[in-house]
Amino acid sequence: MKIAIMGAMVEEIKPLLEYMQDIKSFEIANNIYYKAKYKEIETVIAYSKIGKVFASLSASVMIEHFKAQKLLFSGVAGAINSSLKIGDLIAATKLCQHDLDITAFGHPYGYVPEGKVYVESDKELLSLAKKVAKKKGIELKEGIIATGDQFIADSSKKEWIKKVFNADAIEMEGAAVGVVCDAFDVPFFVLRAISDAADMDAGFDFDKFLESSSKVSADFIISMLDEMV
Ligand code: 3QA
Repeated sequence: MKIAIMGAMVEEIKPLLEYMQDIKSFEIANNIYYKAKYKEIETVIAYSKIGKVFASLSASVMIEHFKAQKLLFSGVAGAINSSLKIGDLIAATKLCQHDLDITAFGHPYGYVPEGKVYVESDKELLSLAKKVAKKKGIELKEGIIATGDQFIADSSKKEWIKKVFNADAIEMEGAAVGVVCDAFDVPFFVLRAISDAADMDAGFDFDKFLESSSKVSADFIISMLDEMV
């Protein structure tokens, strides 16, 4: 079983690599991929760089080149649901692309022909995560994650995304990874720890909490691997 673990920024994967053994790096299509072992589990780890295009490229490489059979995403997100506070964990039940818009043709936001508005996370990985949370006494929220090529730092944009997609959290890669995994029939799981509230303070909060929230997410992913061994 080979498991891909992906982040978007170097800060998001750094705490994961600290748990790994036998790390070997490979360069493909201008990015670095790390093959590594965690206990008996073979992993491939990478940060894609920011946004949907880079995320799709990395997920594809991890599946097609490295033959990953499951993909876990670890990182940070902006909160949309006001019950989510900085450092809280949210696992995506489903994800959508909030910036996809061909509504001029009568289609709903987030939809293109032969696609779907929401891509669903793997049920088994979700229930494994819930089991881990319960066992460790960690609060894990579940909800809808909206993805788009924008850092949201504006309350009115945030409200619009909440209204249109019923989203709980916002980031820039999850749905892209989900679409790729869905197409390749690879089970995937997107975990995010909140770094900001996608409002006017988002830039400041993000810089302040990127490292600590990345670690919260990474540690939970490691606990999931522990449960898989
Ligand atoms: C933001 C990162 C991108 O990979 C998406 C963080 C946290 N808060 C968000 C918000 N809106 C959208 N996404 C997020 N990640 C990249 S911009 C900062 C780059 O710093 C999730 C996320 N409010 C680079 C230093 O110059």
